[in-house]
Amino acid sequence: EGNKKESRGALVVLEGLDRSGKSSQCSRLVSFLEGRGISAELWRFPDRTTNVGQMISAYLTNTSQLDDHTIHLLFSANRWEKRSMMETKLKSGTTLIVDRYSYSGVAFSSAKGLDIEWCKAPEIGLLAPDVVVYLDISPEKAAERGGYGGERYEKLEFQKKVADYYKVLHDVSWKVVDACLPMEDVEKQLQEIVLDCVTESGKGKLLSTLWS
Ligand code: FDM
Ligand code: MG
Repeated sequence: EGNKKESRGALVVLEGLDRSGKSSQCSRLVSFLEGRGISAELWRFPDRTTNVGQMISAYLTNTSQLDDHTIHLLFSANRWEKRSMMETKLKSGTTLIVDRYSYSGVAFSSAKGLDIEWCKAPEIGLLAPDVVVYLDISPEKAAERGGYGGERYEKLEFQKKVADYYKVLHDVSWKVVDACLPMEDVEKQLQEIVLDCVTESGKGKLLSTLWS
């Protein structure tokens, strides 16, 4: 690469229960970064646009039935099929704001009763986020926000189990933001966390892989 010294982008993941506000905050973050002249893209998992993603979507909308292990591996495959593009983007200096990632993968499947270590295994070797922001909301409060669609996991009892597994996955790369604060306050906190993260990544911090 000779004297090419362009700094890399940051890999930022937002996690949280359904209705925690992840998707709106992800879009706002991308606009915010772009407004600051920082190259940024919004990504989401599952990415329903691929063939694998369409199988996942059919499962989530109850159009198809799949064994719990099988759907777990499809979610993981959906991240693997995007891994090289993800690395290319990051290395070219683009920051990725990712709506759900491996933590959703493990939390949702473990909540169904699958062994957590088994669930983590297929994620080994995927790119590790520079930061994971967890939008914290109780399952009850999230349910009160309404707007659960008819998708497979959008049920209070199940979301409670998912919340327990998210707690188990919490590590030093996580920042917890109270998702019940006014939207503007959540937005401000996210902007601060992400700007710091973008700065650190730009300083030559190496990309690493899961689980680290
Ligand atoms: N989900 C999402 C999983 O079960 N495993 C995964 O790996 C991922 C990324 O899919 F209920 C679940 C979480 C959610 C559903 O997600 C669809 P969106 O964000 O609502 O599209
Ligand atoms: Mg959803």
